[in-house]
Amino acid sequence: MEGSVDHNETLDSLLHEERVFRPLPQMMIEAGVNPQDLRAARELADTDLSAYWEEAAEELDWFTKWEKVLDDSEPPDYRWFTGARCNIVYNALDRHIETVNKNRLALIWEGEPGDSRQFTYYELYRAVNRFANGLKSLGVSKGDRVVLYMPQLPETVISMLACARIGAVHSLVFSGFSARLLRERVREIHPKVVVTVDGFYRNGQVIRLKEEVDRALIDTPAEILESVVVVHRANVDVDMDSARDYWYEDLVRHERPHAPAEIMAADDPLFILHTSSTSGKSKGVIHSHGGYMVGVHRTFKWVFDLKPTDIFWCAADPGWITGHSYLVYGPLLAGTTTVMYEGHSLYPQADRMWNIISKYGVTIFYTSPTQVRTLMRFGHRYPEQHDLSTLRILGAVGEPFNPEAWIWLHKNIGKGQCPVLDTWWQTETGMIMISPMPVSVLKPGSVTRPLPGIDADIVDIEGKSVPEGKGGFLVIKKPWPAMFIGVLGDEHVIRDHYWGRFPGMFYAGDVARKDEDGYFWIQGRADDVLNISGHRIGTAEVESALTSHPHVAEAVVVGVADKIKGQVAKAFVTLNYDVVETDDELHSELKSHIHRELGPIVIIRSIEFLDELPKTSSGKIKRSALK
Ligand code: 6R9
Repeated sequence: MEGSVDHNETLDSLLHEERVFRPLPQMMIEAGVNPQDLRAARELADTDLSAYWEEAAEELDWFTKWEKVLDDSEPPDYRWFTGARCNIVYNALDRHIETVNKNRLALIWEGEPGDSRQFTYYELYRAVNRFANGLKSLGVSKGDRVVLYMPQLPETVISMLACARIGAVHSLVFSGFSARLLRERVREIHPKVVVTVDGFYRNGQVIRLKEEVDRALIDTPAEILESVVVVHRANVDVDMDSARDYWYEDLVRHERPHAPAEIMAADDPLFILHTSSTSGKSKGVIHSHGGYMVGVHRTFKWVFDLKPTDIFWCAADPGWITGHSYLVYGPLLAGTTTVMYEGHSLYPQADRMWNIISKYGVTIFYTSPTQVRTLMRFGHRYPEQHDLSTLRILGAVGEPFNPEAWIWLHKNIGKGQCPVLDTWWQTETGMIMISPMPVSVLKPGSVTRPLPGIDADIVDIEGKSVPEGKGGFLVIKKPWPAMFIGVLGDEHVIRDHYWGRFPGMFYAGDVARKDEDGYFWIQGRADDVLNISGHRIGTAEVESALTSHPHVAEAVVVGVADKIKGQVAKAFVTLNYDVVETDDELHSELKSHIHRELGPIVIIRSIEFLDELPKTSSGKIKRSALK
């Protein structure tokens, strides 16, 4: 009805990015999935969702096939591949060693001091089997839980796969967390074993992780935890409790390099992983062997247009879902070579990432906007010193990708030749959901369109689709195979929080808008929306506008109460290293820049210049800390 528009129902959009990047002709010729294939896949998925995912599942090996692809008789308890039997590790290792992949590199690892280790598929298979037998000798069996408090090491991958191979459920706890958090997790998860390291290298320091474990486990009874396995990495002195602690090397030394892969139901749990929440309590999300495997395998191969010659580097930590799905499981399922780096991206100087790309001939580099903005602050001098010509595809995930950082990556790292894929997904979704493919037309700052089989939409507060150009809540309207199968503890969370807010739809907790081409633009977390004079505006737009100023490296805005306008914005920014202007000059310059970019609605009350922004351990900006 005219005049009855309630601004609280949708979001306004002020920022308009007009730049468009078309795929190069060569990409159109070489891509495994071309635009016609993509159209056909979308059509199939739209008319028969099960048929689409069944075809994806047929690319993998199963001990027993499914009775039903999708049982949706009791939503939101969707069950994928009911009756099927499989093991994700059988697909990540065993099936490759029957082929020429046997001698292919599965894992290239580089330590922060510059040491390197490499494993062929056969070597990784043997190492995983040995540790699987080692875990069994400690009494670990199907259904038991194992906490991995591990940094970026080959043994982290080996431990994940060894657990999954014998049907144990792994739960990574990020190595940057302290004893207190580990203690919390151990008490929540009740693992039979904790696997850790003596120490590891980070930014030129040795982090003594075993000491944290000892602190975390003080007074922990054997009913909760029986054993601790310690990998040698930094060769620092550690206290070993003879009744509880084992050296990894001692445990595997005499074990046979063969262990059968446990036969798992498709919806048996594979791992528990806590969300990296930017506000509120983190949830322990549970993923399965079967559905997760199908979703991750399909999206990995399609989104990154995988070729047999690729060297894939996902720069995320295995402690987060990106590391699980696209550093470990996706690449190994697909039989490609995955690269892992132990240390800090600026150590010993700001060209470490570019050095690794050139040294190993990385072809696909999957990173995060935060990492790009951090490296961008140092300008184009560092990337210019390295041969980045092997790169063919760039990708990012984790936060809204501000157009300036997107353009910088495209130009300075991709040399204008590599598509930049901004992929939207979550711990809960397990796999990439909304993302371009290498043949897509790209718009910097947009995650483009949902992948085939993903029914994403943007709705208002009543759950109705919003018109083009308007912002609202991002929802998923149909189930997908890699969807989480549960949450630790309170099962009501699933019904109430995720599926209860808009009945029949998965609520992602993000706000977004769709443009005239059906392209999605993520505007930030729903909890962070600004409300200025009745206009609801996503934080990402204001932040993107700020970072479009050539001096600004990173920006975060939060709403602060204002008597007249309801809220005004307060900004925190970090600057590029070559900026010479004073804070006062910049203050007024940035305010007028925002006025030019977004118009008169967004009033920036104040701007604070910081050396660094507060981030979660997975690198996301911690808005709650700044509020
Ligand atoms: C994979 C991962 C999920 C949240 C998600 C959203 C943000 C992820 C994004 C993005 C804008 C993207 N997010 N990808 N925002 N553009 N391409 O990061 O999982 O740690 O669970 O975080 O991250 O807010 O809801 P997780």
